[in-house]
Amino acid sequence: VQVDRLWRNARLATMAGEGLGIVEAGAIAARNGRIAFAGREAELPLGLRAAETIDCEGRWITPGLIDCHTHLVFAGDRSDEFERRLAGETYADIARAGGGIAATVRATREASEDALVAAALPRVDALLAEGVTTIEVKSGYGLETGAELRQLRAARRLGRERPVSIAATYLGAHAVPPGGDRAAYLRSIVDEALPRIAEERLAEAVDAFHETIAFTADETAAVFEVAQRHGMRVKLHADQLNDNGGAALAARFSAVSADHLEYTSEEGAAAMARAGTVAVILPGAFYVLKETCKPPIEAFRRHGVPIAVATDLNPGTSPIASLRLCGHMACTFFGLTVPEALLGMTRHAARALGREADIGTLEAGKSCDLAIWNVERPAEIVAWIGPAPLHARVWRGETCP
Ligand code: DI6
Ligand code: FE
Repeated sequence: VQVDRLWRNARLATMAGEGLGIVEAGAIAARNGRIAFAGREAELPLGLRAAETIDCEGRWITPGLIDCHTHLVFAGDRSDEFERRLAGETYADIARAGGGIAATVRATREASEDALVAAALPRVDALLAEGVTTIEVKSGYGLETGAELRQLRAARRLGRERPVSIAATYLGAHAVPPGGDRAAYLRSIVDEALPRIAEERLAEAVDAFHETIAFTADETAAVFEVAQRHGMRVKLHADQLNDNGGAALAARFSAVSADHLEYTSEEGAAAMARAGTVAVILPGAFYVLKETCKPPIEAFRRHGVPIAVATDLNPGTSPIASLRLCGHMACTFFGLTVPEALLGMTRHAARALGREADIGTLEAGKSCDLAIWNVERPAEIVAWIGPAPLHARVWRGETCP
């Protein structure tokens, strides 16, 4: 057997099977960007020949990390809102006064595609520096068809500018555009934007912000029905600010994920389990909003709902470009175990994107996306805040500079 590259003398956290799926004295072989072998070095196929062999000197290898929920393509800056909140205003006060999402919408509409890409690249680079190999990116700061498409095109370009996989999600139903007509905007989503996005394959999933301050269940359902007719996956911002049945709504549409979930009920968790919907928890937004109600982690465990962790990287409620920090906070704020946090940034995050056949574990056949770590134990990956103990990042079988 001939392979392109062989990483040997490694310890693997494959994220497959039980727990972290640990393999001591492991090796990984890549051919044409895919994993040809992942397992014990002693069990490498006889006669395997590699064009290049890399001695990992006992380092740990995990699947490349996956940030399955970001809004990282946007223009403008909202650090003034940080100061206003410190002075006592609330997120809702600021939104009512024309700040919040509307402020980012104004700046994003004025930005060219090039400007959006340039603004997003440092955020992407911060994630890559900590071993991320797949990033989900949502639109939702254009709130008119042209500007939404421009955001999605900018997202796609990020994957050409850097060695990383981008999963683009259309979040036209993020807010009613400032000064816009609600019904007319919803019509433009289903009649104009969705058909074009499907046709041009600009997004693989459709998301909506189902909240009392955003879209109702009926409005969300109308968007999802059209999205599914176009063969797109759906996911939902659910139960972030109160329990309005978001988890059950996501489950009704067999959403790949429901995200936030601070106020989700036991019944909501049970419905997600039956539908196979992943719970994506976003401790960055919980922290920034000084939320006190926590997602029902114990109910997710009891019902067997897979839990993923993501950054929610956005300029308002989660200005955080570190997935590891969010994994850390998922443990300290929500009580995840370290293995749960690590599975949440790999295997379960892949499933939250509907990409579990392609990424998220170290298994033959999957994309050879790896993070190679300078750590004694995998727990170090999330225990530390600050520079990532990353030795190397491998994307589609190639070591990245
Ligand atoms: N959930 C959030 O927390 C935000 N969007 C969303 O869907 C906030 C986005 C922003 O403030 O810019
Ligand atoms: Fe979000």
